[in-house]
This record gives sequence, structure tokens and C-alpha cells, in this order.
Amino acid sequence: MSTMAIPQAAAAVHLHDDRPFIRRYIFSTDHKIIGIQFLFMSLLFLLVGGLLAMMMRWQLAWPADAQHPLPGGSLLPETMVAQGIMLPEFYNSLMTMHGTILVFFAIMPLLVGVFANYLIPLQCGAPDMAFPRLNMLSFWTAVPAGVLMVAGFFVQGGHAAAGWTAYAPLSAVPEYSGVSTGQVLWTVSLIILGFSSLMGAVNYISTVINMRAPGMTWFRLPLPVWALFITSVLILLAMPVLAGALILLLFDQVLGTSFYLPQANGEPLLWQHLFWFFGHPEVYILILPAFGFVSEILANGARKPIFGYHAMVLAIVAIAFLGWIVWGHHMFQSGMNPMLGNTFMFSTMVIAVPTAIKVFNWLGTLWRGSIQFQVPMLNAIAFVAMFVIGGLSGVFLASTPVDIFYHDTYFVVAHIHYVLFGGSLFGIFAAITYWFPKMFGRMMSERLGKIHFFLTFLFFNLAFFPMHNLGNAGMMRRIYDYRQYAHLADLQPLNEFISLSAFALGVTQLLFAFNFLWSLFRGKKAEQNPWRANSLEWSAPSPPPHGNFAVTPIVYRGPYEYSSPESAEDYLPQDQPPAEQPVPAPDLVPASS
Ligand code: HEM
Ligand SMILES: [Cu+2]
Repeated sequence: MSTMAIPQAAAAVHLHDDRPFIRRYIFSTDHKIIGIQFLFMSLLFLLVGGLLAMMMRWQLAWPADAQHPLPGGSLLPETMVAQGIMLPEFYNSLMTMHGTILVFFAIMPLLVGVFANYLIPLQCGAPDMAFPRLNMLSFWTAVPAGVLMVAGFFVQGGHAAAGWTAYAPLSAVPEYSGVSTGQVLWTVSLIILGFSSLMGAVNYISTVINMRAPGMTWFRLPLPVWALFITSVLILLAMPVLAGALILLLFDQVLGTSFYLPQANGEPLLWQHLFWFFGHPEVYILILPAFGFVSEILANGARKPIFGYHAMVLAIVAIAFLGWIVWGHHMFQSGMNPMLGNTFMFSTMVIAVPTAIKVFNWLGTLWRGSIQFQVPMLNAIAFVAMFVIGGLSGVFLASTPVDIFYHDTYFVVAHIHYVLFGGSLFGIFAAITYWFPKMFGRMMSERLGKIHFFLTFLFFNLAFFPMHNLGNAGMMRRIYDYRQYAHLADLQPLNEFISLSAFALGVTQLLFAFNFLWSLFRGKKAEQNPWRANSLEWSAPSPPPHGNFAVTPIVYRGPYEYSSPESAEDYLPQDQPPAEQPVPAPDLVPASS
């Protein structure tokens, strides 16, 4: 017992933190605090982006209908909503900002800013990031980017309206979209955010390479670390392409250059190539971390080792690699050579192989497990189911002859929401509810969590599945009033149904917000290891002190040793020393030795 005294004494030293409030919680270099700062920032943006969607759905349910004035519309200026009716130019800004805010300021920082920061040092057994100050700078660079992005709503001419993909020349010439300052703010904000992401990525990569605890070999890393590591490599290679494209766009907007303007020998297709060369890897940035979280939570909830650990790692690497050679599937309609279209079609379909490997391995993990349906597990299972639907609609879209009809219809909107809401966001719900006890030292309410989960699952499918039908019926995406087209006028009832489901989905999220805030202050105190998990973060107190571990942990095995015969419990922490090997009795030793 005397050996126990040393780590406890050391922990007491660490726990006593006498830095002033501002260094501890505002300009903190502690990776856990920075992760939590990203959490609050991106949950706020999730709320804003969701509200914009609710406004769009109101317009789509009752397009420009004086009988159904936009609730709260009178609070907005006449340049946005006139006599309760949303103006088309405002609709375009809503649709642009919904996509931009949710992709860049909600899902991406939730997956990477929050969990790469929080999990990488803890799961690697490190006291902090490799470059703690760079980490702080990364967060404080994201903040002004967010402020500029929101500021666009308040400037003359309204906010950016060229879609989250900002196709030039629409995004480059103010006369085309009717927006000038808003579009420039959009561009500048994303350039700044790009720098923030890059600073994060170099930090995450360096930490995983250099700061692993003794015994933490590459193939003993928990899958969230692998997924976040590969994602960081994607960020490192993709963000500069976006930043470069955006800087050229900014020149076209404000300096009178014409990189993307055909009238002065510029090339509009250059934007599409640069954007999607970044953009397709970006969609993997938006899903790979969730793959990692879900793998962790499924193994834990099934009380079984993850099925095919090495295959899971290789599949992430393969998806990340293939993600670089498929960008043309967003451009089938751009007039490219059909042979080129075919290569993009085949390379895209090949991605289904590693993706399917992952899905079957998740099912293999669940197979004959003693499954425990706690809230993180429910969300993780929903992730697998919803991601399969989104992945399958992706394979439809990847087929050139099919995509020629589906492109720019609501079928694409259905696809992106099955992968981004059904996939990424369910993964985020799983991750937040799983790591909340570690982050804040309190449990979230299981009952509220279950109600939130079931209602979200229901309303999500009611809202988004019928969008496949809208696409089949030919309804275009990014449309203000589809009833202007005779063949779409009949779609109003289905649109109304979708909108009502979306409103219910939105209201359901208030349950999550309530559960989150309530549990922060009132939740049951969390134990050190409430999910009886194996990875190193659960060997630290909840929440871990500054510096994380009292003594550097030593790692003896991989993170998925659930129900191992080596242990009487159904789990076996990575840092638990192996039991003493029983010495064979003399009469059992073969005579020859
Ligand atoms: C098996 C995997 C996937 C395949 C085969 C696939 C295929 C495609 C294709 C061909 C398109 C272009 C549709 C068009 O505009 O005509 C598309 C669009 C899109 N995909 Fe996927 N996809 C897959 C997974 C994902 C994932 C995991 C995400 C994000 C988490 C994602 C996000 C998007 C988004 C956001 C768009 C729309 C981009 C826009 O605004 O135009 N996809 N996908
Ligand atoms: Cu793509």
C-alpha cells in the first residue's frame, strides 16, 4: 500500500491550481479548457445554424404566403422580411449561412476543435498538447473568424448569398448576387478560420507522434486518436487549398483581378476545382472523427473488443487517401470529358469498399455482445444506421448518368443531411454524452437523454427521408418558391409535412440543451470511470487536473480488452499491470526442461 501514497501526493500538488481566473479559463493553454471553449462556441453556432434552417423551412412550407407570416418576422428589417414575407435575397443568405455556419463553425469544431483537443493528450497519456500556446492561439483565431461571420448579417446589402460552395463568378461580382460587403466578410472570415484549423492540425499531429506514453504503440492507440490524427492530416493538406482559392476570390472581389471571371479570360471552373479539391476531403474531415468516437462507444456498450482493429485503422487511411481523387463527382455537370467523368465515378465507388469494411466491423462488434443501451450507445447505433442510408444515396449520386438528373435536387439535400446530421451529429451526441462525465465531473440525465434520442431519431427521419422524394419529383435545391414551376406546385403538402417535422426536430434539441446545462450544475457526481472503459482518460480523475496524470501512465495493451479472460471484471484498463504469471508447480514441469 505504501506505493499508492506517491501518486496521490503528486495528484494533490497538481490539483492545486493557483493561476488567476483569466489564465485558467479564458486564455488557458490547458488542452481540456480549450476543448471546452470550442464546445461552448460550437454549440452556440449549432443553435444559430439550426435557427436559420427553421426560417428556411417556414418559407418552404408556405412560400411567400401572406396567410402564414414568418413568426418574429416583424423584428427583422424590411430588407429581410417585408410584411411578414421573407424576401428572396434574404432566403439566399439564410441558405448560404446555414450551410457555412454548420459546416465550418459547428460540426467541424465540434468534431475536431472539441474532441481532438480534449481526447488526444488524455488518450495518449500526455500531460498536454505538444504546443500549448499554439493551441490557445488556434482557439483565439477562431473567435474573430466567428465574429466576422456573424457580422455579415448586419451590413448593408445583407449577408453572403452565393451558397456555402460560393461558386464564382456569382460570389465574385456584387452585381450578380446583390451582395458586396457580406460576401467579402464571408471570404475573410473563412481565410482566418483556415489558419486556426491549420494551427490545430499541426499540434494534433505532433502530439500523437511525440507525446504517447510509454507502451502506447501506434496499434494500441484508441480509434478516436487514429481518426483524429488522420483527420488532422486531411486538414493540413486541404485547408491551404481552400485558403488559396479564397485569397484569389478576395482579390477578384476587392482588387479588380479576374481569376474566376470569364469576361477577362479568367476561369470559373478553376474555383470549382479548387473548392472541391478541398471540399471532398472536407466532407471526410466532417465524418472520420465520428467514425472514431462511434467505434469506441460501440465496443464499450457491447462489452466486446472492437471487431477488426487493424482493418478499422487501414479503412480510415484508405478513405482519407481515396478522398483526394474523387472531387470531380461534384462537377459531372460542368461539361467535363465523359471519360474523365467515368474515372471520377469509379474512384468514388471504390470508397464504398473501406466504408463497408467499417460498417461490417461495427456490426461484428455488436454481434453477440451483451449490449447496454445507454444514451451514448443509442446515438452510436443510430449513427451506423443513418450513415448507411447516407452512404448508399452517395453511391447513387456517384453514378454519372444518375447524378445528371439528381444533381442540384433535393435528393442531394437528403444525402448531405443523412451523412452530416444522421452521421456526424449523432456521432457528436454520442461523444458528448459519453465524455461529458470526464469533462465536467457530472453525469447527464439518462432519462432526458433517451427522450431526446428517440424524438431526434424519429423527427430526423420524418424530416429528411421524404426529401429523397422531392428530389425524385425534380424539386431543385436552393429554391425560394418552387410553386412558380407548374410541375412542382403539388409538392406543397409534402414540403409542409417536412417543415413541421423539422420544427419538431428543432424543438427536441432544446431538451438536449436543457440536459446539458442542467447536468453541468445539478448532474449526479461522476465516478472516475463510469462506463467501465479501458482507455487512459478513465484512469485520471473526473475532471482531470491540470497536467492530467499524477504519474505518467504505462501502457500494457490495446484499448478494447473487454470481457477478457485475463480479468475478473469485464474490462481491463490499458495501464493496469498484467497479473503475476502463476509459477507452475514443480511436478507439472516437463522432465526434459
Ligand atoms: C460512400 C460515401 C459517399 C459518397 C459515394 C458520396 C457521394 C457524393 C456525390 C456524388 C455528391 C455530389 C452530388 C451532386 O451535387 O450532384 C455528394 C454531395 C455531397 N456529399 Fe457526399 N458522398 C459520400 C459520403 C459523404 C459524407 C461522409 C459526407 C459528409 C459527412 C458527405 C457530404 C456531402 C455534401 C455536403 C454534399 C453536397 C455538396 C454541395 O453542397 O453541393 N458525403 N456526395
Ligand atoms: Cu464529394
